[in-house]
Amino acid sequence: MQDSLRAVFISDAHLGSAACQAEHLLDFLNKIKTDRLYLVGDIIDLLEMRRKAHFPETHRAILSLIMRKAREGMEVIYIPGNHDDFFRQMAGQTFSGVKIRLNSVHRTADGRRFHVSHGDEFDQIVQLSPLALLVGDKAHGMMLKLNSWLNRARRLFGFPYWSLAGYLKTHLGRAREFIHRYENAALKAARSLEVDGYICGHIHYAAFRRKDGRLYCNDGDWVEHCSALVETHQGQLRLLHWSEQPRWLAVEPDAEPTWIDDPIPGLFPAPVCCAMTEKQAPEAA
Ligand SMILES: [Mn+2]
Repeated sequence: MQDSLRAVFISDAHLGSAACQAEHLLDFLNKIKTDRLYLVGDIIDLLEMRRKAHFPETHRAILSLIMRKAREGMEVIYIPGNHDDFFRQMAGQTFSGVKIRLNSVHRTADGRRFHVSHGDEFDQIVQLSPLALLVGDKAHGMMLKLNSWLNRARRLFGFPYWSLAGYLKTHLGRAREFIHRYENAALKAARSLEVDGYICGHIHYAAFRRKDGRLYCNDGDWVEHCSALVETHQGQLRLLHWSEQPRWLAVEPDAEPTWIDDPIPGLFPAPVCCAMTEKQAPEAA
């Protein structure tokens, strides 16, 4: 019987900025049941808020929902990122049930250890970022605006959410190359930390990659792709997309794909649960 999750990892919600897909995130957090919630950085975009404060009711509702669930017993770990690094000075403290940590080690049900951090620490290693084209600069801001505009139009005509950013990232060679280098940096860090894998966010690109027995997991974001990394009670990691049509994006590579016929009851209506191999996953990510 599997009607809840063991852990959920989300990052890059960028609450406080107009780009945040807050309705989808609020819906997701309302519907899922999980023992543990990791907020893996850039949840609140303090950088953007300094420029232009935008904090509508849905954004407030997300924060109060998380705090309410924390009070009700869900373990919440807030790991700040580069857009909310102000909170890094509060690492070690707990606010109404929300633990603030610089990073964390997550142990899965089957005993594997994953280092969890936002992932901006790899910026220096990866450097010369072709993703600067897409993340964190003016072009990226423009693309997000275009993305929101496009999706408002799509909703008006009854089409589901579609990520322009996701499309561009998989179709631009330089962006792919950057992502590959970023993944390598995280996998290398996992090796030197002697853990089974690395869980991060930051580059707004949900993906799994296994290399030399270690697993890279990126939980994606809630400004472009509306994705989360989840762990089932059996200890299997999966990526999901959540909007009008929730669906599984990928299951960790090398895992037995028994989940195809095993949608989580109540979480997904059965028909939307679709199989996707690691190779196909980036299109949706
Ligand atoms: Mn970031």
